[in-house]
This record gives sequence, C-alpha cells and structure tokens, in this order.
Amino acid sequence: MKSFDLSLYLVLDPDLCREIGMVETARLAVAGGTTMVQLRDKSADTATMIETGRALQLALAGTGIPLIINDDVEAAIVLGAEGVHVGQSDLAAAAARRRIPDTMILGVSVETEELARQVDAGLVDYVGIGPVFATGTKPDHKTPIGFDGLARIVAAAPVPAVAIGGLKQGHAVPVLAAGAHGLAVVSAICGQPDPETAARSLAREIEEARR
Ligand code: TZP
Ligand code: MG
Repeated sequence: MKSFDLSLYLVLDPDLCREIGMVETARLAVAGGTTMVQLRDKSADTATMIETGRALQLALAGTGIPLIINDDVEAAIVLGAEGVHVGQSDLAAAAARRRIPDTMILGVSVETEELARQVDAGLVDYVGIGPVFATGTKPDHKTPIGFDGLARIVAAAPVPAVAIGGLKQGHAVPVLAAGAHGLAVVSAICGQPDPETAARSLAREIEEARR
C-alpha cells in the first residue's frame, strides 16, 4: 500500500550531516517525529547511493518511515526503496514512472504554477514546492516564492504538496495555511546540535498547527 505522510520530510545532505553522518541523523530525526526521509547526494554515484541507501534502510527498519531516493532511479530500484524524487532537470516524471512500479512513491519538484498544473496525478504522488525562502543549502535555487507563491502553486497542483526552502521552527502555521501538507527541511535538522530535539520541536509545531 502506498501511504505516506508529508508532515515532516527530512532531506538528507551529506555536507550538512557530515558531523554525525546521514544515517545517524536520520535515526535521530525519525525518533523525533520525522515522517519521511530522502537521500539527496548530488555528488554520489549509483554504487555510493546504494551503499548509503542500504545503511539508511537498516536504520529505518521497523519504523514504517519511507525512504525516498533523489534522482537516482536505478539506485532506488536496486534498493527496493519506497520512492523516488525527481526535479525538473532530472528524468521527467513520466520516464521515472515507466521505470518504477506503481507501488513506489513518485515525487516531483515544481517551482511555478504552470509546472504544477502540468503534473499528472496518475503518475505523480506528491510535489515538492519551493524554495519558499532563499537557502544556502541549494545554491542554484530559483527565485524564492514566499508563502503567497506557495499557496498559488499548491492550489495549481493536483496532488499533495510539501514545501521546501529555508523552512524552520515558526513556519508550520503559514506553510499549512498555504495548503501544503508538510515541511521538507535540510538544515533545520541536518547539522543541528541535537537533530532529535530539532525534529521533535518541528513535529510538535506541525501537529499544533493542524489543530
Ligand atoms: N530544493 C529547494 S530548496 C532546497 C531544495 C533541495 C534546499 C532546502 O534546504 P534547507 O536547508 O531546508 O533550506
Ligand atoms: Mg533532483
């Protein structure tokens, strides 16, 4: 069954996680209430993605938290990961879906209303929308959209959305008010002195924002 919860979506970055590593960061974040984990390593080859992915699968075993692989469809298939996330510059959604089974989650990044409208809900399970704010985590990011832009793009998307880009404590209310189902974060958890507490505070805030 393809069920997933976008509430607090951790996107792992090897540089930001370097102190304790991506696997330990994921383990702590999930203990704190993270609901999805994505492996995003732009410089890793497929063999390295598979190796890291295996270690993440061990750390997530029994938690029910899905592991999503960024861009590397091949690695995701070999791993039997729960899903794949592709950007606009990556393998198009249709091409990705042709390579992965229906049972796998497919996420796509969209930065504009037009791209959101083009999303095929028959192929794609969720969209990542951003950057809400400028962020040093993705130096090549597009112009920040703010919460107003987020709301417009969410409204144009035919599938559930998760917001990304510069999001941290204090942003759950405006993100959910814009119609997104959750917050995707890198630096708000990766590289924090205590990733578990960071995740727990965010998860609590999201839960409270829903009330
Ligand atoms: N896509 C748009 S912004 C971004 C990605 C992967 C990085 C978000 O990182 P942070 O540290 O949560 O701002
Ligand atoms: Mg990508």
